[in-house]
Amino acid sequence: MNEKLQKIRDDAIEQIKAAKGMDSLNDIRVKILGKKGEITSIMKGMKDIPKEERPAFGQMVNTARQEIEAALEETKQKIAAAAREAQLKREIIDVTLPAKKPALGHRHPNSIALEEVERIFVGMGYEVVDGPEIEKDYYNFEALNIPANHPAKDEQDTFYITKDLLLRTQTSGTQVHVMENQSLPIRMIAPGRVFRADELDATHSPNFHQIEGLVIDKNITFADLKGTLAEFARQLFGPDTKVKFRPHHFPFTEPSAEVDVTCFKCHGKGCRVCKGEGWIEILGCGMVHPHVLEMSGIDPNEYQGFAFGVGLERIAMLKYEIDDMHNMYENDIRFLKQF
Ligand code: 2NM
Repeated sequence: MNEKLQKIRDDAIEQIKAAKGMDSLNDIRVKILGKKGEITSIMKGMKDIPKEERPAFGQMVNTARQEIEAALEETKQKIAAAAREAQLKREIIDVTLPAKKPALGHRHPNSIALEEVERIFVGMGYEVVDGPEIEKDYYNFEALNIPANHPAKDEQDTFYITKDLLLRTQTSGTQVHVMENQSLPIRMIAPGRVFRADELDATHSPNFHQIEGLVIDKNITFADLKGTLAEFARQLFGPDTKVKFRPHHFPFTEPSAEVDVTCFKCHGKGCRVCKGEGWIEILGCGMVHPHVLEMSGIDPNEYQGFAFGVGLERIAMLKYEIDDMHNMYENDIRFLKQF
């Protein structure tokens, strides 16, 4: 009996040590220590040995069981360690490989052009001011000398929210807020999104961007306006650029003008960009109407001012030779990456 036990133990330990994986190790455990296992059946044979030998025999079986259990545990640890080792080898990372670069977007031509315009005016001492896109009728029209029933109000096919509230058709409302609230003198530009109920075509959009400028101080004349806008045109389109002021009409300025610049592409000869004209219209401007100053609490006998308005898309499309406005709003990365 003693020998049989020893053989069971030795065979078991030998099998355990040879086990290759957790599954086969478990099979061995069941075969030896399980309910129908070899050690269990030896315990069942206890009744066949003399009573006085039973405690010593029980002791031997227990010792053999403990030795087998210890061998099982040891092999289990070895298999687990080997599995961990293999996993680490499989998941090895080569830190010397080049990193994956995240795909970057691209600045919109409007943003590039706006930064350029802002740089020019900030360089001349102007402040950049934001204003609300939802505006009171008073700030969008009334305070700019466009009273109810004024034909200029019909020209701008406005999106109304209520009778007195609308999506701004121009950023001039922002200038009115500054005239009402801030101390003089004023040197500012107001860039921003504006809205008009136009169909989107090659040159129009129901929402586009404007940059309006305003200067108010003592002794401001049309000469200041001309000098400022000529310098702006030279910085934006090149040092040889010439400007031409054509008389025009705006309700909020008197006198008013539209400004053309010599074509930066053909320098006046006539080409595709200037449509053969040699000149390109870029903005509207004028001396702020005395009534506009008065309505915002500024004495026109003491202060004068000039103002101007530029379409941002128009500038960007000219500068980057984009001929269809649809491109400006589709956010196609293949388009955007060209600028
Ligand atoms: C333009 C053309 C001419 C303009 C006028 C004002 C204000 F607030 F001073 F009255 N802001 N902007 C102005 C003048 C805008 O856009 C074509």
